[in-house]
Amino acid sequence: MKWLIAAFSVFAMVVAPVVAHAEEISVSVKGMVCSFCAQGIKKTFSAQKEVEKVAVDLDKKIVSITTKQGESVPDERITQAITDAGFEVVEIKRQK
Ligand SMILES: [Cu+2]
Repeated sequence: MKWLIAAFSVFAMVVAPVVAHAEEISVSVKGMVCSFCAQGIKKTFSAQKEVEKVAVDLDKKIVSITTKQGESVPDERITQAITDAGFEVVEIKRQK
């Protein structure tokens, strides 16, 4: 029993923070030109339960999505949302 608690503590301290990490996703979007575009995209992603924060850089045409701890948003869903909003995904980059 003791070793089990010890093993669990080690797991909680060492493994869990690595696994349960928020993800930073940078999406290059084509066709996003004004703050209305930005607002629409922000709204779309904010509504997804895995998403913690959305920021739009209109100069660089990049949507930055920060997920909640241990969550992720698949590429297909990002592409789908951007396409549905009338824009085009150029590139999706992820930082763990
Ligand atoms: Cu616009």
